[in-house]
Amino acid sequence: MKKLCIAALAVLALTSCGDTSASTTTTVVSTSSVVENPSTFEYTMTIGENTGTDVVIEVIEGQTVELTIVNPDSHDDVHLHGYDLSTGAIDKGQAGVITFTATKTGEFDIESHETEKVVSILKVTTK
Ligand SMILES: [Cu+2]
Repeated sequence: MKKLCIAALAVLALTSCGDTSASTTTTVVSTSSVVENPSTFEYTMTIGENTGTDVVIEVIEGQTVELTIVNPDSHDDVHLHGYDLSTGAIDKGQAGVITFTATKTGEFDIESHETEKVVSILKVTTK
């Protein structure tokens, strides 16, 4: 009996879906809440803690991005490929900063020139 009721409800649901007046109920809340926010995106990377090739930092084209990099274990020099920007020499435990506007879309390696390893990936997406 229960199965029959569910089947009957399904038929009713299908019927109402076919009704053009029900179109307002199909509105999907958009996932675009991240757009239209041109404010500065600030992110701090501590090498060995929240870094790795599996760490993707996603920003939106046009955003101002401020990346702060700390290497607690060594002096370093961190490079953002694609944008060809660098922190310059950073003393051990000190913060190096790269600030830029994300004008190019795509995925870019952020690399330590001390260890020659990718510390994170910057992903710039369109709005
Ligand atoms: Cu590099």
